Amino acid sequence: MSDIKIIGEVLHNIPWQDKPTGCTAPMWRYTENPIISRNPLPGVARIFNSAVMPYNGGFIGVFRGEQRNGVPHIYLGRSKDAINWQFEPERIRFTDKNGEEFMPPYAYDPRLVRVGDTYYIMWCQDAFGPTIGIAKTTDFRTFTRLENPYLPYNRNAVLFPRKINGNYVMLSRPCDNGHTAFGDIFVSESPDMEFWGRHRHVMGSSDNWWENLKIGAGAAPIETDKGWLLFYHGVVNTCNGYVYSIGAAMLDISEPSKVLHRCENYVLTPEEWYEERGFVPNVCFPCAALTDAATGRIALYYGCADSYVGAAFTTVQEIYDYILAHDKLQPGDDTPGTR
Ligand code: BMA
Repeated sequence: MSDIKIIGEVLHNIPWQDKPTGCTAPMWRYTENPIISRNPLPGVARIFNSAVMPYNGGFIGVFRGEQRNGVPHIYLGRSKDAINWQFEPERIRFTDKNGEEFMPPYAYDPRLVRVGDTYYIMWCQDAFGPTIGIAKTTDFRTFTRLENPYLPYNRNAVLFPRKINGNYVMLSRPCDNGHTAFGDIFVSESPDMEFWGRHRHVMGSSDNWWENLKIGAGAAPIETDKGWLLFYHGVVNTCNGYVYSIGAAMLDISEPSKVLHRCENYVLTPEEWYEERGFVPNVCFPCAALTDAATGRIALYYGCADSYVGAAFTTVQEIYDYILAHDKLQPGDDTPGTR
């Protein structure tokens, strides 16, 4: 197997546990999962499907908080160790370009990505149907909304952490306004974070049964010297409803609509009580990854059963070797995704 390296920050303080002896899976769970339990702050019943990042020597995160009236909004959290989180009691107040409050009716499944000196939050919200909302901040005190990048209906948007060929680049998953029974990952480009176009198909649901209904991007793609490492979710429909597992693929570094390698097996699937039991059972939903370029360590953050947040570990070498050992591209995966 060839060596692979993360291109990114050295971060020795990300959460980590060594692979347990005898573990044959490519990822292993934090033994103290879930790291965020129910009723984490007054008025919020559940936090899940949330994204974290390094910030000022510690960590910061945007969290999907399901209020007691059932409506989700985004809450800010800070942490020294990315395990124990202190949440702001009030949801994030988004403003428009003029500084006037501009709140989405609801907001869920946030991702948080830094491009240059600016942090971007992307989420799903209503804009005459579910679609993507996006805001920027440099200080985590003011959050200015940008134009919504896509028409309804769309979910699961996540930016790449740097421009590619001079443009901002974002993955997303067109959908319908319900519990969508289809869905492929697309990539779009923008010169200015306002006008989005050059849409390309990246990858779709497949003949692997764990992801044969729909897929959606998860954590922001991780840059490596072998391409972008993408953790995504894949869904199968069963007689008892949808089951969400986590998959992994490698995308071309300068043309990410081309899939280089795609793992035919899931890399994590609901097995533990906090993944199998909850508000929506059988959901592992990745939204962020912390990485250390020095050691290749990866800590993946994922929502569990729409009720909790969990962490799971791997190394870039371990997951890459596993992807290559189970590499199975679907028809069209390795093309530019145009028609
Ligand atoms: C999807 C999204 C996620 C959720 C998942 C399982 O459609 O709404 O937020 O985790 O369903 O309920």
